[in-house]
Amino acid sequence: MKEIIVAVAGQPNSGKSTIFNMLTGARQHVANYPGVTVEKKIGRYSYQGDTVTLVDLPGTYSLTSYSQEERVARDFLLHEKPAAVLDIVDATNLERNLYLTFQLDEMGIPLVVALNMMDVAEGRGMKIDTYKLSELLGATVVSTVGKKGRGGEKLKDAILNTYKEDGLQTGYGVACMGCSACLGMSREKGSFRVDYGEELESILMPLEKRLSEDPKISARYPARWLAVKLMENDSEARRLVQKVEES
Ligand SMILES: Nc1nc2c(ncn2[C@@H]2O[C@H](COP(=O)(O)OP(=O)(O)OP(=O)(O)O)[C@@H](O)[C@H]2O)c(=O)[nH]1
Ligand SMILES: [Mg+2]
Repeated sequence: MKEIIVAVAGQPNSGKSTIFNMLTGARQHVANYPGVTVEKKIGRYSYQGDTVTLVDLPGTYSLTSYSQEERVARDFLLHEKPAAVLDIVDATNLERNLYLTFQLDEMGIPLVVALNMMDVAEGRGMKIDTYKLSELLGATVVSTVGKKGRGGEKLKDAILNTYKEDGLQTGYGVACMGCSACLGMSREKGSFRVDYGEELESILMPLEKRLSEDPKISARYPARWLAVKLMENDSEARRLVQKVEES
């Protein structure tokens, strides 16, 4: 029997704790992330012969390194390399929530999206094309109502399939949902990409290529993600590259 580590991410108040509890029941304990006072909740469930360990990441709006919570979440994803990430998205606030989803996707970790608060979204007359969203993200999207315990089995199924098959690895063409959060997204086989536009891509693409050609860096970090972070002048990303170069 294998143990599969799955990180649970999501923006604050998206229903992370509710979904975490729905999946793990009472089988959970709380510790701290090493060296910081940020709480680390760990829970387990068994599904079809596998034991899945869920690790609750701090709720963050993004994955920069400006706050301790963001750094903790990011470090866990980069260094612990979980088998998959379960991203809890508030369906009533899709545009804001997808900002984090894009960043998780860019890190190249197999992703499952729980489209939570669907009862509220439906109550407001919102209709979400989950198939299209799934295609665009290259991730399985499951509608959930955490508060009523709806969608748990489907989520467990999606998590199982995602870590086994590494998500929906078929190629999709360029598409845009028409929201201001995306300039147009394209999906290549096995990798989600936000197209940042000609001006940025003319710098981003050669940088990504250089990083991916460095065996030490590419073995440790997703080149596209690192290139984006270096362009943002993210001090932590710069430090990661320096550390690898010195090793
Ligand atoms: N209507 C509705 N409420 C929900 C749903 N899921 C969670 N909630 C409620 O939303 C509120 C926030 O849920 P939490 O699970 O605490 O959210 P969280 O992401 O853990 O929040 P923080 O840890 O504070 O960032 C709670 O009052 C939940 O009962 C849902 O699907 N529908
Ligand atoms: Mg919580």
